[in-house]
Amino acid sequence: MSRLAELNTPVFWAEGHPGALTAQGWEVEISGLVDNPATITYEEVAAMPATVADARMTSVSGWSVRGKWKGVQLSYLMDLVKPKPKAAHLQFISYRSIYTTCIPLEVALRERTLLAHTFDGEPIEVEYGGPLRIFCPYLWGYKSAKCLVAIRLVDRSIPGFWEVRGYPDDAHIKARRLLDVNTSRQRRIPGGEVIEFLD
Ligand SMILES: Nc1nc2c(c(=O)[nH]1)N[C@H]1C(S)=C(S)[C@@H](COP(=O)(O)O)O[C@H]1N2
Ligand SMILES: [Mo]
Repeated sequence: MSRLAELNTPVFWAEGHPGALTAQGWEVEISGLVDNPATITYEEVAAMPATVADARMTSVSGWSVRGKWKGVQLSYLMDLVKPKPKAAHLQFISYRSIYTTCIPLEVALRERTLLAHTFDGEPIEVEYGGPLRIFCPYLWGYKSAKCLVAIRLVDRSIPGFWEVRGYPDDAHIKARRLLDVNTSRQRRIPGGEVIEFLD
């Protein structure tokens, strides 16, 4: 069993379960307001310089899980595709294009925003958004799109699956009591704190 499953991390599939997916043949297309559109394979992402963010994914629905999320920084990918001056947001598109969400370019460029493939040393399984998912600890978990197939650079925020259903587009994490999945305890997690929630 994977570490995320061992911790009983909740599993969300607003669009329905995607079924069996494989890392082999997985591609992420990066397009829109960029000078160098690119389609990158799972193998290419896995071979890129990796960053480990020991940080939390925190759901507005009331839980937070911490671990070592590993992947390539979105800032690295942005250096490859070269956003045009008008690019202001990144739209993330999950497998089957039903689940989408959008974050500001400025947040995408922060050091812990990743296209993640590994959690606590194990490949992220499909259940938790593998083979490739967004990990963005700075915003509520609904911005961390699972099973990512495309990133589009756009000039304004495009409301996604949860944003059109009333979740705030800014997804700013607010201080409140949450289930700390790592300890199975309810505790207060400070709002906006993303690097060291614990200790
Ligand atoms: N494709 C897709 N990505 C998604 C979701 C989803 O339903 N579908 N749920 C989001 C929400 S609300 C949260 S809190 C996290 C949960 O990630 P997990 O299911 O791996 O725990 O994924 C986000 N990314
Ligand atoms: Mo969530």
